[in-house]
Amino acid sequence: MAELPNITRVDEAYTTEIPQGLSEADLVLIHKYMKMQRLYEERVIKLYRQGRAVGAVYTGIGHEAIAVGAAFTLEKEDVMCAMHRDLGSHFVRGMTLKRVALQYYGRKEGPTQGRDGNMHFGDYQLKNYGMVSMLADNMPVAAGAALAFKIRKEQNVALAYIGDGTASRGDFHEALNFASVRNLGAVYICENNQFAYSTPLSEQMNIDDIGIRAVAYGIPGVIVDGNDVLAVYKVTQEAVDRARKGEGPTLIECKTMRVRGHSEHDDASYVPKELIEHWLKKDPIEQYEKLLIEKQILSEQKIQEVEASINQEIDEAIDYAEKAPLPEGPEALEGVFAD
Ligand SMILES: Cc1ncc(C[n+]2csc(CCOP(=O)(O)OP(=O)(O)O)c2C)c(N)n1
Repeated sequence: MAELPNITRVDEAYTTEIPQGLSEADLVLIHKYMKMQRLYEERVIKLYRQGRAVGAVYTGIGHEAIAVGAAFTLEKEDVMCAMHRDLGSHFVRGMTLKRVALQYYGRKEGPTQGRDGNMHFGDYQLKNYGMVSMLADNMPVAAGAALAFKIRKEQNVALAYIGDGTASRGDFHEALNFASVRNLGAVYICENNQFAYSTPLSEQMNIDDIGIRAVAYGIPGVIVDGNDVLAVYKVTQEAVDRARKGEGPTLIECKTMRVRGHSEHDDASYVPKELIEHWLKKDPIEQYEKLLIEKQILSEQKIQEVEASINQEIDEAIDYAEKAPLPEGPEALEGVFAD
């Protein structure tokens, strides 16, 4: 297929070359954050089934390469607007398992002080703006943050994650257009997991690649394998560098698959089994571990140690959260209105 002018389609072969700027310690950290997301989410599924975690449980199982690979390119002063499949991105930016557990238990000490019980959270201290439940609205928010950086002459970047269904909303187009016209330092990561709840991509748009929509806004579009963490890192780093230099926004489409239901109440029976099986073979963590073992950066034994240490941290976080107090009723209004 002929390439469109400013669209880059990254070769699908799994990346084996280490992108510039990543040390061995970085590679190990990337693995740890991906594993933290996976192990925490697998645990929370069990807690949900036991009736212990409150609210809906959305996981990003299979999305870890996108969540971690893209967030790993950011500096502390940059802004991140995550979505509901990006738990790992919060870990990259300094969120702790303990605070995440407090959030899932709706506890007063948690990031939303018990106002919500799942991935709808952020942390202003860490410059992770709260997840906006109205999908696509985090895109104009990121554009606004990038506009503020521009006005203040700060070379920071705003990165927002969105889904394929999100790309069907008006705010998606308005934000891309605004960011382009104002030449803002925004990076948009579209996690195309092929389903928006029960709606397959083919029933919501007549194109295969969401990344090509960048053409209409005169900005670069990139299409990359979202299960290849080093590829996601590399293309996001390039977009972040451009944004930091004042060269404007980028739309990056990361192809992946939602290998579970929309959330844990949904058995995804409407998704063809072969499709899930195909993508499970491309598991982002398994592929990355294979590469790290081949490059002698990690060993099977070291991976087991990493898992054991994360699991222990999860045990402690859950234990702490289960014993922590819930908010009192009147506290629900605190921080809702300006004083
Ligand atoms: C504006 C808006 N419409 C509907 C919803 C309800 N909703 C929450 S997640 C979701 C599916 C979103 O699909 P996608 O953007 O592809 O992300 P995914 O969940 O597949 O990762 C929907 C419809 C919402 N949160 N906001």
